[in-house]
Amino acid sequence: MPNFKKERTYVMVKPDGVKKGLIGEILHRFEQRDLKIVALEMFHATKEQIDNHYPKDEAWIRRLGQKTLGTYEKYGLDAVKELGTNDDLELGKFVRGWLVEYMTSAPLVRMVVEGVHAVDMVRKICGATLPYLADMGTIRGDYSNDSPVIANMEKRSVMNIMHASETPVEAQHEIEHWFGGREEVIFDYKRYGEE
Ligand code: IDP
Ligand code: MG
Repeated sequence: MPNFKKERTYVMVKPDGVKKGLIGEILHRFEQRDLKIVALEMFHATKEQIDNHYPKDEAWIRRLGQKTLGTYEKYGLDAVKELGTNDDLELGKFVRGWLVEYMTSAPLVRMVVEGVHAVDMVRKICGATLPYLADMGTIRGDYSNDSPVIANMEKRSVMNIMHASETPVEAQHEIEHWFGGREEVIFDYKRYGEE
């Protein structure tokens, strides 16, 4: 049976989070909610690393494209006029490409966060994908007002301060991708009060 007290998730502070000076704030919010930082590192990602971080399967890329199309429809914008296509796969590929540019534009901070329901808890602290819709009190809701309408118009990724795995399976893949073969930089220790 998995050890539910030690669920792990993967987090990255994205370029805008680093540049806004939010590394400490993000760590603080995890720590105050009893989550444990078990690995922590600043680095500059390569395009290849980011390309391999985001899923490559067609379904994921289409989902990204559909979200983008949804935004265009909601605000009465014409995807064909703006981006030359309304095909969800093509749009998903555009957004994926913008993500690679964005994530390699400045240093990132990568970490592994551990604790009870770490995956869901960290997503909750992080907030919804689109900052203008993210709840107040979440990182994305408190520190960004970016919108996909603006991002798509400017042909760039939505800047939403941090990445966090969405499911335990995604977390496992991402920890393997970013820390695989370097298990010595993931630490096991007890916080005060922990049995
Ligand atoms: P998540 O980061 O909340 O898990 P995903 O759907 O996995 O969100 O999307 C990955 C990243 O793609 C988002 O964090 C955001 O930076 C970017 N993104 C998502 N939708 C759009 C969009 O419509 N336009 C531009 N970038 C987007
Ligand atoms: Mg995601």
